[in-house]
Amino acid sequence: MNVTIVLPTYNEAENIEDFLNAVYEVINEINDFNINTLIVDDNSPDGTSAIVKKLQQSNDKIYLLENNTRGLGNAYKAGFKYAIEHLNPNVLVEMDSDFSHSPEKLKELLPPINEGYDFVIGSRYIKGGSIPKDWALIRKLNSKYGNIFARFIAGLMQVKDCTSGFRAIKVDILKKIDLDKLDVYGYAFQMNILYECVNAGAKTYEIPINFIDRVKGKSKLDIKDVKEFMINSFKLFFRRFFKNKN
Ligand SMILES: Nc1nc2c(ncn2[C@@H]2O[C@H](COP(=O)(O)OP(=O)(O)OP(=O)(O)O)[C@@H](O)[C@H]2O)c(=O)[nH]1
Ligand SMILES: [Mg+2]
Repeated sequence: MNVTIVLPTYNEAENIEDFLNAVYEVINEINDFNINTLIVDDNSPDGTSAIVKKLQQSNDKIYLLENNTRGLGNAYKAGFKYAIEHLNPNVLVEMDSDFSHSPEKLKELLPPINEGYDFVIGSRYIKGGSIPKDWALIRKLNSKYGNIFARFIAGLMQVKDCTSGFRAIKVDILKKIDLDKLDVYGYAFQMNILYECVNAGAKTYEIPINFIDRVKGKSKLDIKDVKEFMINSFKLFFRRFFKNKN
């Protein structure tokens, strides 16, 4: 099976080289899947894409999409479309490029796909998973209860971590949904694509992950994202409500 790991980057110059090296160390140990990587960079002012171009010279399985929008959701939409059009993947992986998701875990994320699952999630909220212990209480509550809120509102109670950004998704399922219809800019994308895939019949599976705080670079999550996430959860609620009525 062909796998493309889609890696959005915005100002990850301090991480991207070490991160890709770590990813390729793991990829070289995985035999059941034929894996490449697609970096989706939004013209990062810190020169992330120049580093990727340098790495491409010694690795022909690193692809780069220089994108002109902003927002995690827009980056994934552009990256998924590009990968499906040009790279012939059977599976797309979502992953952060700042070491928050351990590359080692790719070894656990992919096998359920071979067992018939369509949407495998690296989950912080099942047994064995975790968020950083030193997160401030407000951030812990926000993540944990934001997730429970979103699960309830969107009717996704069977999935314990709806907002995780570490996932493997079968392209057959993605082809059943219209990516352009996901009118989300930022992190809310994670909820919407899960919602759409489950409604398209995706079989989900969760593996535990320990989310690690980034050591280098800055977080891009901002208040605009939080607002979009809340509004979006209600949009999904109403969409579900009216769907059930019809
Ligand atoms: N292309 C692109 N990538 C982005 C954008 N915003 C965030 N990213 C990338 O998406 C991944 C996750 O973003 P982070 O800022 O680390 O968000 P987070 O992991 O929720 O926050 P931290 O825990 O503080 O790291 C990283 O690889 C970012 O570089 C964006 O607007 N465009
Ligand atoms: Mg991060």
